[in-house]
Order: sequence, then C-alpha cells, then structure tokens
Amino acid sequence: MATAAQDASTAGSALTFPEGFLWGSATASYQIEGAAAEDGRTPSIWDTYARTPGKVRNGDTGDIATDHYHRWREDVAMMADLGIGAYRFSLAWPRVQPTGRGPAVQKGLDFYRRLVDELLEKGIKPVATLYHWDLPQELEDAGGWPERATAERFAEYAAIAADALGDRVATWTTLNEPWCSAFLGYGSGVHAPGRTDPVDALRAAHHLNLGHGLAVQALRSRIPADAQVSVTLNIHHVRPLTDAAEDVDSARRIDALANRVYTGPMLGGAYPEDLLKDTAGLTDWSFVRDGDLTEIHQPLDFLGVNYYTPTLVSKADGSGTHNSDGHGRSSHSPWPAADEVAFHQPPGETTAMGWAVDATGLYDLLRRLGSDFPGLPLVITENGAAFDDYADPNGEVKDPARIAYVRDHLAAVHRAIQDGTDVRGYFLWSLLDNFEWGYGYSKRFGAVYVDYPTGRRIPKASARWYSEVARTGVLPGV
Ligand code: IFM
Repeated sequence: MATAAQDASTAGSALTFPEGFLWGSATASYQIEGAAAEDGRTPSIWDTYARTPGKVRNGDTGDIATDHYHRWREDVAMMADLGIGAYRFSLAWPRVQPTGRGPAVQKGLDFYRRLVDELLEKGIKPVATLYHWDLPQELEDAGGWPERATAERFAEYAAIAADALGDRVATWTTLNEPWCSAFLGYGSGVHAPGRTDPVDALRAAHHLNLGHGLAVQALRSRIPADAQVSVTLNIHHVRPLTDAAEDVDSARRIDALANRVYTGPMLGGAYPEDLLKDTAGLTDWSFVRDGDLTEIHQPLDFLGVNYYTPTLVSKADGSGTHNSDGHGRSSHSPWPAADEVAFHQPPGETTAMGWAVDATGLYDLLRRLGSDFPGLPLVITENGAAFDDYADPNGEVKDPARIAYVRDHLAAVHRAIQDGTDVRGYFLWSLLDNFEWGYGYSKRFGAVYVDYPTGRRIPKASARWYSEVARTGVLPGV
C-alpha cells in the first residue's frame, strides 16, 4: 500500500531507470578509515573534537572506525559482489598533507592510489571527494574556515590530490555539505571544531565557497579535459508550515541560509540580496573581497545533492524549536539572524535519527533544482536512512524499513526524471555502518552491517535488494 510519503503515482509498477544511470554507494574518510595515527596521518578537527569529553555520544572516536584503512580490499570486493557501479569516497586531508601545508605524504597518497586501482580493476567508478569535514587540526589552530588562508590551503591540497590521482579518477567533488562545515562547525558547535559564533559561521561559508572555486580551478588545470568536477550540497527542502506570509518568509530566510548561500555564488556568481539583508545586523560581509565571486563561480559538470528529510518552518510563536538542524542539540543556533524562525517536526514516520521519512521532498527538490539551474545535471550523492539494525541469531540483518525508504526515494527520483529533470545517478548512504559524527556508532546507516568488536561485515537485506536494483537498473514494483 502506498504511504503518504511514497510516490503514489508509481506504486505498483516496476520502474526502469535510463541507460547509463549510475548506481553507487558512498562513504567518508573519517567515518570509516580508522588508522588515525598511521603512516603519517595527523589529527583532524574531528579527532580533536571526538576526544573532547561530552562532544560525541559514548565518547566514540574515529580511531578505528570500520578499519577500512586495513580492510579496503575486502570492502571493494564486497562492492563488486553487490554489483555496485560507482563508489563515492573522500580523501582524508591530514593523511595526504598532514599539516595542511607543504609537501604530501607518499604513504597517504599511495593508500588512495591502491584503493582507486582496485576499484577500477573491479569495474567500479571512483568518485573522489576532497573534503568531507576532516580539516587538519593545524589549519584550525591557525583560524580554520573563518580565515581566508584556509581556502588557499585547500586549493593547494586539491592540486596535490589531482597530481596524484588525476590520471585515474575521472569524477571529483570539492566539498561535501559545506553547510554542515560552516553552520554546525562554527555556529551551533555540534560538529567539529565546535565553535559557536554566527559571524564565524558566515565567514566560514564564504571561505568554503572560495576554497571550492579555487579547488575547481586547481583540478581543472591538472586533470584531463573530460574529467568531471562537482560539489555536493545538502540542499534543504524547506517548507513553510502554513501559507501565511510570515511562514513563507521564514522558509525564504532558511532557504537563503541553507542553500542559496552556496548556490548563489557557486552557480550564479553572487550572494543573494535577501541573505545580505537578513544578516546585515551581524556582518557587512566585508570579508568578501573584490574578485572572490569570480573565483567561486566556476563551471561545474553536475551538482551533487544529498537529501534525507524535508525542513518545516514557521515564524516563531512559541511552538517548534529555534535551533533544530537534525544533527544534535545545542544552545546555539546554526541559523544566524533567524531567531524569529521556528522549526517543526514534519508529520509521519521517522528514522532512528528522528528524521521524517518523506520522499515527496526529494521529488520537489529535484524539480526545483532542475528549473533553477537548467542545463546542470544532478546526481544524488547521498540518500539513505539509519535504523536500529541488529544481527539475528542466524547472523542475518533484516532491514525492511530501509528497503522501503530507499525504494520510495528511488521512485521519487524516477518520477522527477520522467517529468524532465536531468538526474544522472544515485549513491546510497552508506556502504557500511560507520561513525555518525556526534552520534558516534549509535546510528547505523549502512547497507552492510559492521560488527564493531570484530570488524566483521554482514550485508543487510537492503544490500541484497539494492544490489538487484543496481544490476538491473529496475526498481521492482510494490
Ligand atoms: O553521515 C552523514 C554524512 O557524513 C553526511 N551526510 C549526512 C550523513 C547522515 O547524517
């Protein structure tokens, strides 16, 4: 039976995706690699943050994580067995360039070279993300993303990565979810480095934008002309609670802070006027220098979209909360100059994160992006769900709720494609259960279960189900 969140128009029939649609899975370095102090790797901001008492649930750290640094061959073999066509992973900056400056460490580069070679050998397309939140601690000590120099260092690191891997990686992503880096890292402080200053959050957003633009140029000047460059944004699908003008205006304000602060300069070459006006009481944005917007506004081959749940807002009236971000509670808001906005729990079932399950949000989001940025292909670089999975006495992990979640979201993607939106691929988050940031290992997003004490991998029922979809390109009817 079709649920409210399900794509009712396509329920019941098998859906065939276009030829060449990319079926992938995704991970990130700090969440899976472990080997935190091996082969010259130095601490990132997440090592420091996780070791700070009270920051991460149960005091968990990424010291060992899923031990992918040692088990990478087994993980690639598992992906090959599952018929996964593409693998989105990130490079750990402190493994490649431990101080964030100067020469690279060969052993760090070699790890990624071996990984990529093995992927290619198995016919899996590597998709490399340069930055999924593990800033070298030394760069944070020098001021972190609120400082312009960090953007310049990022471009140097991008050049190192391109020189080392550009002959074998044909798809690159600069940043993953810079909203989280800026607004959770420097605003609400629920992510590393745990700072809580709204102006620093806005400065960080700008310098992440600048770092992106400089890195795109560094990549382009080194990789083959037909290689692809992108950025991944966790575009929030913001809905007003009612049609009242003040609720609609709250949605506009959050859309500016969540989305257009990035898409404006990256895809349009300007910060949105309404964002500058909304935040004028905090900053005059004089940290944006002449020429920055030209550096940031670089052609991209596709936009990576991460979607999990919609965001529901209204004007604050005593209901809802002031600082909801779905990533943990803080007395500091991740939303600068938005004290008048309240966040509400959308109706319906939720995942183990407490996030509402609503595939219509993905459909609406894709349609909007397709119309706002015509000619720019879209790739779902993350979508998935955490549930309280466990291995049963037979050693099996049954996760029907994850299968339903992914199926409904894929149906939404299919409908968006049918309706004319150019979506080229889908990456399931995540390949493996892993370190879920402030929640540590308490949340399991993987298609493959990880038994942390032993490191043993057990493909869940959803992994087998996704494998069939990836191999055939057909979403079975329900
Ligand atoms: O685990 C994260 C990932 O690192 C970034 N996107 C959201 C996922 C689930 O919270």
